Amino acid sequence: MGIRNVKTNLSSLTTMNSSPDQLRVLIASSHPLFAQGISSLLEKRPEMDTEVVGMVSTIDEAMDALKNLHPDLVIVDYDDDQVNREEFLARFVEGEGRLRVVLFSLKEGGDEAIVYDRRTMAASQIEDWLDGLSQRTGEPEPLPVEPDETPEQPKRRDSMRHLILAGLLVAVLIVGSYFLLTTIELLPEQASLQAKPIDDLFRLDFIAIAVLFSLIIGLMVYSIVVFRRRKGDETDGPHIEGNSRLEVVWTLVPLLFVLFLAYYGSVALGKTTAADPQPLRMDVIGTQWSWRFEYPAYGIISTEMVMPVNKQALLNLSSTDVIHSFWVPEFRVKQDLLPGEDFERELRVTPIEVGEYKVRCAELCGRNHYDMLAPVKVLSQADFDAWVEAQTGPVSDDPVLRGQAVTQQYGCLACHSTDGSEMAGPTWLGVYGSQEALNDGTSVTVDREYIIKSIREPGIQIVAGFQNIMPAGIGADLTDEQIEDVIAFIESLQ
Ligand code: HEC
Ligand SMILES: [Cu+2]
Repeated sequence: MGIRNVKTNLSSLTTMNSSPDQLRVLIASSHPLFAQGISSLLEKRPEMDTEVVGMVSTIDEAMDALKNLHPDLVIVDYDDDQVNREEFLARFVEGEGRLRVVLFSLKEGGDEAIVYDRRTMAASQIEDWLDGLSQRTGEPEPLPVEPDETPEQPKRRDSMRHLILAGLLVAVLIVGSYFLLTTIELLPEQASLQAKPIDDLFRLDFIAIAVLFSLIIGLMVYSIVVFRRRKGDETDGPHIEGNSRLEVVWTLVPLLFVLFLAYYGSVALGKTTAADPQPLRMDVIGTQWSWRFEYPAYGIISTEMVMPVNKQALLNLSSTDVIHSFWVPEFRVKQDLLPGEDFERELRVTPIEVGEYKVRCAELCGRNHYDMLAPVKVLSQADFDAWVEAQTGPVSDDPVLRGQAVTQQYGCLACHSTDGSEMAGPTWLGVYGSQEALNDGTSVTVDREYIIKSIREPGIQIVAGFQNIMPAGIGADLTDEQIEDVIAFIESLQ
């Protein structure tokens, strides 16, 4: 730990050896190649009056060599695991030897070497250290550190400057991206009481998005640009150790934020599900691919969702077939509709703006999912009362008209056309009394019996050329009288 490197080239060693006497070098390495490399590098510079006096690989050998060979400088092979460099430093630099010891890493092929010190020190301290080292050995000159080769460890002043610049960049990005997020109108009109707490959550979300985006992208772009590798720079990056204070901060801050979100989210959930004592009850039935809205208090079945303004509606949601999802973007709240008796779901909506909206299915539910829309009309209480009255007026005594109403209300027309065009199911135009080919090769006359069977048990006889996709639950709520009306309606389509 704490080993910093100072890159140097051999000319440094020249200046190191400015003593008039010959410099006696002892090499500590178990690899003969290392000694060869050092020797040939030294030979290339005759102005350096050096002599390699020996080679050792253990501290004991080194102690012997110290007595017999009297070296001035010990060059320790940094990359040799067999040489215990800590021991060398301890014994020679700080111990009784008081010799000049250099940790050396030879670079392949080049006139270049890396000199290491094992102690932790800032770049600015290195020169002092080198001074001290030369004083110990009586050498007058320190190992020079060339200016363009100062280690990459940034100075405090530099770090501060980077912090401020990067901080400014991030701040600008936060403001910019938050401004963008809030001005491109991601959120439609707020048309329900429940929309407000949800939008508060969204706003918080936008802030979190802006901060995280800017922090990540800003710091990344800053680093890519400012700390890019310059031409010719072959040095390693600085060795960076952990920073406990930073780690505590980046753990605690998100933790607190997430806890706050959990609290804030549950408060919002409480607000969106708050119950009025006397809500308007509605059953919302999703079916492939239409919506049905039933008002048990008035006996109304409608394909439009009509609601009085400023009155909470309590929706009971269910599906006749697959999973659908009730979503009116202006109301914000959203709820899945699940098939099966035991899976009714509740949703509370209090519309606060008179207007027209659209329910859209928010769960992919098959071929015509995209078209599973229904109008939503929020009316004043007076208009709503008038609508109720119109809907509950005297029932027509024409079975064809009644049958037509049933097929509209129950969404049959999402799959069956009355004009001969082909949809997901066979057209009803001219079908009554005709011969219908079935997919088992037989054929059947379309009569009263067959239609009843087709509605009650649609999976039994499948019309040739069509898939068995007619929802089994779609006719489950139809009374026998309603089916008679449907038959009359189909019969009328000739
Ligand atoms: C999701 C699409 C879909 C819906 C909704 C739907 N059907 Fe069908 N229906 C079909 C398909 C597909 C067939 C043909 C395959 C079959 O026989 O099951 C069919 C067949 C029929 C037939 C037999 C027609 C023929 O030409 O032989 C009748 C009658 C019928 N449906 C009535 C209804 C009624 C009434 C409703 C509304 C309560 C309804 N369907 C809703 C898809 C649908
Ligand atoms: Cu759907």
